[in-house]
Amino acid sequence: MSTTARKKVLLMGKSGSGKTSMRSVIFSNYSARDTKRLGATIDVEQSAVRFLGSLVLNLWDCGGQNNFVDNYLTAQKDTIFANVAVLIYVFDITSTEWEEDLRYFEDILTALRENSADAGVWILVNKMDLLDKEDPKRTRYEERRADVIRVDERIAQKSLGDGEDRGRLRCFPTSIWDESLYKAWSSVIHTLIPNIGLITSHLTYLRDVCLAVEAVVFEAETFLVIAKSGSPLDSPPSEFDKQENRGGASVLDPQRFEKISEIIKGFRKTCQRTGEQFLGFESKFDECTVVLEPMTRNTFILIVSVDPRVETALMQYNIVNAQIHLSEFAGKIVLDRKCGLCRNNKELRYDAPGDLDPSVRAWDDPGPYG
Ligand SMILES: Nc1nc2c(ncn2[C@@H]2O[C@H](COP(=O)(O)OP(=O)(O)O)[C@@H](O)[C@H]2O)c(=O)[nH]1
Ligand SMILES: [Mg+2]
Repeated sequence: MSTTARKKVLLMGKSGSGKTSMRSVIFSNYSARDTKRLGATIDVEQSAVRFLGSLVLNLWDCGGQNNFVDNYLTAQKDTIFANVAVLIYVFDITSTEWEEDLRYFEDILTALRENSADAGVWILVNKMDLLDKEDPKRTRYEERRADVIRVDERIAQKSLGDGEDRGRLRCFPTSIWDESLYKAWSSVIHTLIPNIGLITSHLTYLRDVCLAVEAVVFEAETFLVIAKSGSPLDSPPSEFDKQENRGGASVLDPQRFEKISEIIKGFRKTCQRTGEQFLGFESKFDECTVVLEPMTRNTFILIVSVDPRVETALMQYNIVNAQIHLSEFAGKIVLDRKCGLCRNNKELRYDAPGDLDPSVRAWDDPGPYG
């Protein structure tokens, strides 16, 4: 078994902006329609979400009524804002009280920076579905985003001396009615996973061994994307690696991972209704071959090839070998069975300098071979 890493995630924003809805869709299998039944959150609702076996997200869903927020900023300040890994701040794009929303955000971000200077900050501008018809160019979103960034910069100037570092602020337009929600939450989760660089290197190696164009790992419960081969998630085309360029990555749908997440979660619900268990799938189309298989105990891997010579059996064979290798990552310091990547690159071993904290050794509990 791997060591557990706990991360505190604050979910904040004005009442009614959609915080509890998001959490319920991502972690509790609610449909967007189900969220209409949710009641207002009273004070702070804490829940622990186990992710990948070895990572526990302590989600603090903080009710957004003014009197609660005032209390977070005074009596509860130390409890709420200490040891935060990530703040997810949700705005409602349809809010008519933007100035007040911004003031609250500024107070909260100031308290966060005082108590957890290096926490990552994600701004989700939610309910985009309600505005997209009347504002197709998303002008209002861009204005809101610019305002938020100005607040962040103002606080940074006030609270930090020269050269001091702080967590980055990232902004996403979201709606619980489409895949934009998965994109934003995948981005949060991606940064919390121990050894994400190591996983990415191995996925890239596996992709190349399979003559594939892409290898992607999804978390098994939420189907959020954890990591992908090649360039980082969300990279612009200038950062694509050679294999991605050859495979025509620039013409692929940038929303493909989130769409797959939605489709698979929907399909799995159908399987549950009909009493079937979802195990994975394989398909050969005119243009590509696709395999989705369990990888570790809490992940699935998707491999896509456009080379017509590549059979699904080859991909499955390589996945089994990768499982054996990855299962050793969970506990051991020195790996018995090294892949081409580990053999050639000493830096990738867990006993590499900088990886001294035992809680960052693991990224998931091993699969059937561990
Ligand atoms: N149209 C639309 N409605 C949303 C969205 N997100 C949440 N809602 C609705 O907004 C209402 C308030 O959501 P809730 O999650 O309770 O807000 P909270 O107070 O921030 O936790 C619910 O009726 C949700 O169905 C969204 O992206 N689009
Ligand atoms: Mg709520």
